[in-house]
Amino acid sequence: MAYKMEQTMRWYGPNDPVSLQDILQSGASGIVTALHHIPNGEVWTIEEIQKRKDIIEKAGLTWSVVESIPVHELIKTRTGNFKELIENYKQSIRNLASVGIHTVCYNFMPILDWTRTDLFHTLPNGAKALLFEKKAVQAFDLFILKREGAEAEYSSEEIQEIKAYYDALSPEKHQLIIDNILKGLPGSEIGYTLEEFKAMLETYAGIDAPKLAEHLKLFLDEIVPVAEENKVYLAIHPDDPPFPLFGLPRVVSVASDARRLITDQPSPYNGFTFCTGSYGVRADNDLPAMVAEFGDHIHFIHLRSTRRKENGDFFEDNHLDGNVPMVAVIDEILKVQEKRGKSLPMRPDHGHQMLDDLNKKTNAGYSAIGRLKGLAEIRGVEAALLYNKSK
Ligand code: DNO
Repeated sequence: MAYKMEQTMRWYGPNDPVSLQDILQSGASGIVTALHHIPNGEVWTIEEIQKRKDIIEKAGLTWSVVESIPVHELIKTRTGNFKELIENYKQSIRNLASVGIHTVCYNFMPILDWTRTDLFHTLPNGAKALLFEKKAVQAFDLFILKREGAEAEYSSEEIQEIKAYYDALSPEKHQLIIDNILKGLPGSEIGYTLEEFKAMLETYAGIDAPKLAEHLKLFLDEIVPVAEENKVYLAIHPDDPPFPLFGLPRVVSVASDARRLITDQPSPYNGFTFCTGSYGVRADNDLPAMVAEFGDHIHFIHLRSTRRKENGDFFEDNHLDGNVPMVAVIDEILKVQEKRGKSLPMRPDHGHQMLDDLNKKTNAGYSAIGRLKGLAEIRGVEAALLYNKSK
């Protein structure tokens, strides 16, 4: 039997400028959301979960996936009251299951969630895309943050080039880079001042990638049994971008990281959010091969395409363009679904700010029309692939 992917859209809750009815009109049936108003580390109560679920169902939609229950920094560093915070995390999983929500996305990125330096990068056709500019991050690191030890990571030639870039920044661009990196993009939950960020960086002194990977394993050792008991699929989101920033360790960036995670905890409930845009930033990630290898553990899918530039920048391209071989990825997903005998929830991730949305205030990456375009294209690819298979 052929299975179509379950079409979902992210919704940031009642304050999202994109309404549930807008989402319904896109053709999606599932909602991906989180209780963003609950502070990191606190239990999501059954009452709060139920309240949100009722709103979604009243609009004719289903709450398919939680994205995300944030993992508190103290759990990642295993300091302070992290044990209590892990107990809270377990309780949130139980509470979600008790009202029928069985897929939870999360990530294990230190301090910052996803990072971009320009949220309104104008494309030649006038639409706006998310951009990661390597020099902006380096300039922030060396001359704004003035991170200790950072200089040793660059050649003197590079430092000169970065300095020239930094000196040429307008005051507005200078501020924008700081805000984009520290204030947190949609869904990031927490923003920092420069001083706070410096203090947070210190909490990672002595935590290198193997250490952070060990902390992730210890966290999974605790929560996977609870997920299993409650039939909740855990879906870790990859690092975005999938390489270290500001000397912080990364543990979910490449295929070997994914392999390690399921070797450590082979439970089918321990799995992945397969985000093509994040993994796809690295040329050494073979995305269709990863879907084939990790298919049994993929519980949620983000489809978008990034395009790498030679200078190390990347921007978010049209869903079927960029470096992600989208058709091949979808083809592999269809094979996984057939093998597993079920549909997997997928959302078109990000989208250009375009057409009428250019005149609106939108959540960066999450305007309606750009995502609708992505969803429509993905749906078309899927329909064509399924038609070919049926012949
Ligand atoms: C960005 C998103 C991330 C993602 C979290 C998952 O658009 O993909 O904010 O939700 O990293 O925990």
